[in-house]
Amino acid sequence: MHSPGTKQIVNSYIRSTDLSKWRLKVKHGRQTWHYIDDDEEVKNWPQSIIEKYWIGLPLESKTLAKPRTAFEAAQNGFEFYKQLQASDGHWSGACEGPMFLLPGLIITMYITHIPIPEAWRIEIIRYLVNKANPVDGGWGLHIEHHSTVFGTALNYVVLRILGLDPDHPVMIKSRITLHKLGGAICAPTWGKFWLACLNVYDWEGLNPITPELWLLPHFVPFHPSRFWIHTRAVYLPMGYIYGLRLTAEVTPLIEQLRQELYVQPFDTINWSRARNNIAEVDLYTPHSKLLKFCNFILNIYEKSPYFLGLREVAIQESYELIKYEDENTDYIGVAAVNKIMHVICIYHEEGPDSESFKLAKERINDFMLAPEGMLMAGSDGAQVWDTAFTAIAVNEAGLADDPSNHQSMINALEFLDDAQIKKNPKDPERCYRDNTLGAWAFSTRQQGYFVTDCTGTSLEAVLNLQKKLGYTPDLISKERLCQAVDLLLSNQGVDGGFASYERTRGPKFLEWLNPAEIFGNIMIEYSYPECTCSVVTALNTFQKWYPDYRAAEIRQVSKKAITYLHNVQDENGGWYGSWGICYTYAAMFVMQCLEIFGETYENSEVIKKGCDFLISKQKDDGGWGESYKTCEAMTYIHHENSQVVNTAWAVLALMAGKYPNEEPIRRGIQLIASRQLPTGEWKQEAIEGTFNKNCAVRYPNYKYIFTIWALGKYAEIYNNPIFSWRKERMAKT
Ligand code: LAN
Repeated sequence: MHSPGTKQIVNSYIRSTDLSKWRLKVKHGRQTWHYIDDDEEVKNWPQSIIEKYWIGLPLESKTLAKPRTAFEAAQNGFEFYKQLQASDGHWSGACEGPMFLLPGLIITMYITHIPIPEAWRIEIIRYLVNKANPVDGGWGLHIEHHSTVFGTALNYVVLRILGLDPDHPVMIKSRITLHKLGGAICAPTWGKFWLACLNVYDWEGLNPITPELWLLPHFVPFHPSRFWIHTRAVYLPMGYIYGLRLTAEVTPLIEQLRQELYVQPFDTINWSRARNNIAEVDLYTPHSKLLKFCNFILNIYEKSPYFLGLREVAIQESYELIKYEDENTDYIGVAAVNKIMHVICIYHEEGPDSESFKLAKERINDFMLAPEGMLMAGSDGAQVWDTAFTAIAVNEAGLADDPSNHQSMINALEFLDDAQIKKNPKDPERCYRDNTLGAWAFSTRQQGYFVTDCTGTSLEAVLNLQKKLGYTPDLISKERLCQAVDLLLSNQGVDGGFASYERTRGPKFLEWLNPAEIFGNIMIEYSYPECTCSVVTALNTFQKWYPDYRAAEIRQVSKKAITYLHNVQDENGGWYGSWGICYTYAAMFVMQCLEIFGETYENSEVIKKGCDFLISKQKDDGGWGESYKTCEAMTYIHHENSQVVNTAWAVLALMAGKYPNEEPIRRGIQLIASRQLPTGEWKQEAIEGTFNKNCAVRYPNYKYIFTIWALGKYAEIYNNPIFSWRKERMAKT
């Protein structure tokens, strides 16, 4: 994203730690980065290739023989990627890119007096300076986004807390942008919230986040337990903090920030007028009339919330639920935002010396990553997801039988065995959780949340590993596989699809109450084609090996799911993907899933339309490239360049759909192969993932998983022809 000129200037202001001193500790999927300052220890604990790779240090990887075929390219790809498998069997990788997570963390550390390690301080500064928009110096909602008030105001605050001077050129540049956009006064609600916690914004300037909602009877359609899991998890501690108007003690830095963040003197701001003042550049979901009306009523209530005596009860109830979440997730939390807010709540309720505070503090490390400087990830990793997909890809690419890959696959199976969740949450009904026995989470067993497609994909991976390969032990018993199947079967939505974590609990109109202007479709669960396909594929693979277990139900669930998949195809033939970018992502899932039921280009109008849609998006160079803007716009928007990940998805979709013409597929494969480096690796390209319609997130392992899979699959289907450019070159010599 940077032009070389800008980078040079910016880099001259920042420094980095001694990168050779970073180490990654791994245990049961947990990954934490440590800066080792002791020379003796540094010597005794040599830096591994995994550490060097993620930090961006040069590797001594060997140059591999130039691949002549797709299969050889897949082999080379895995030869490289295999080196990134951690000692406990998982593939370490980040899930990073959102730019609103570090601010919550650093503000929280500041107000709860958690010391910021010097190595973090230096590396966070480096990360933020590197990620600033090279033109205007601001930050957006994610690393590739245009500058917004949310991103710019909050990351400005982070850099100030970390010690950059207001006269520092980086700060001057970003402050000018912030002021041009209107200043922090027009931050979206989540921004106003964090600024109010820091006491550089007034709680009066926020629309109510009334914790009493938790006291409503459960049948009320807008009881928070009906919200989507992440929304509910965030609004719980938010309500606690807002309800008590917790805020930092004023320090000289806070006084200065009050002057720097606004275009008018702090004391003259009319806070109640600021509540609905949201910058145009930040706005994705404007407030609805219904939300405005609710805010009006709640604002009256918030004038004297202690009057009816409900506030104390609501705070107590909120804190009990916070405790449940912490205990059930081993203080990790469902994701980064609620995790960090809990630290403030615990600090206030139990104090800095309490055991809970120590445990919550320790778990912050699970979210901190060291690539390109230090950042905070959206979750405590993507361990299960990446490992399960890698196992499937290696199998499908025909690489799992190669004896040199046996140990890697056994290790992957051992990790998936360890990572399966072996219990239900404590008092699930009390804390509005579903059962989790037999599930897989996205990251680790300790995080403990059932995700439909993480469970589906892991089940599929385990079946591939245990059943298809002759050399792997049967680590996961039939009983445990059946537990996963039971969970999946009980999670189908009324429309036949599968949602992300739970069945939809609330009515659609709740979306009108979405108070987070920066996101769309966050209030309730929805069915997603990707999740649906992952589940249905796994259930049918399971049935092949265990034909006697709940067979009729699996058939029935599949049938309903197929109807759902047919129904949600767009007019133009595409499927909208909500977790990867975007139409190419969903197409791969749907076509691979419908392939199981014999639907192909020849016999299915749905597949034909799907393939034709993809073909119409192929670029001149043979690749596909989808911009993250596709997700917000909900219509296919080309990235200016082809991307290996989009290309792999598209090619896998076309092959699953049995597209009759090999040529476009071959051209896609050649694009993937042409981007491969002599070491077998692929470089990071544009951001691959998305969530909540408007935010994007990186899945750095996708550039290995899906490329290897596509290359191997192509080799299998088309008899592994010699690459034409090699043929030409060979003919010449
Ligand atoms: C993820 C990452 C994985 C993703 C898939 C498994 C790919 C998807 O199919 C289901 C949903 C899930 C698990 C998912 C949900 C939302 C997450 C956890 C994330 C996109 C990673 C980060 C994001 C989380 C909500 C970020 C924190 C921000 C908030 C707005 C709370």
